[in-house]
Amino acid sequence: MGRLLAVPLVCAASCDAGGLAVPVPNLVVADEVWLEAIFDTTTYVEVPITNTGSGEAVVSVTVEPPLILSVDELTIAPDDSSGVLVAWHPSAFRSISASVVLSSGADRYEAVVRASVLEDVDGDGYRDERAGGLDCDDSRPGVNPDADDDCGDGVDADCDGIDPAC
Ligand SMILES: [Ca+2]
Ligand SMILES: [Ca+2]
Ligand SMILES: [Ca+2]
Repeated sequence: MGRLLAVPLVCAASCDAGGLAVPVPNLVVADEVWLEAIFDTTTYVEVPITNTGSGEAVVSVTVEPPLILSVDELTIAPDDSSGVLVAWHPSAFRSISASVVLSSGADRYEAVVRASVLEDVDGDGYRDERAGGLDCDDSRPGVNPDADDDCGDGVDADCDGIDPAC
């Protein structure tokens, strides 16, 4: 699925007028990449690309919104690997899938980025309240409905809405 057009293998397309082989790039691109993003934070994932051909590949890149690109063109030497960084800045708890399209000469390749937002970033077992969970501060594992709330420290550690007076 990642490869939309085949590289011609016939000599007519890969040999010069004298019949000598012309270096031809050949890209292998990941079909699918998963991105787990943090809410309201720019999170990156790399789409790996390998050039298995004999020639240098100049690759142009476009992405569907809401993904953001780090570069829109890169060059990959023969027998070398590189990657395109794509970023997402989620402002809501939702999942998306969006395409990254790479072009090299007449060839087109497509990778699908499937992205979701982490709902328990601090790993304390409680989902962020903005995702419908009970964790009032999903950046601090010591703050959740099961935590002990010390009095007077200015932190509502058990998420009941109050920091008790001592
Ligand atoms: Ca949590
Ligand atoms: Ca407290
Ligand atoms: Ca409290």
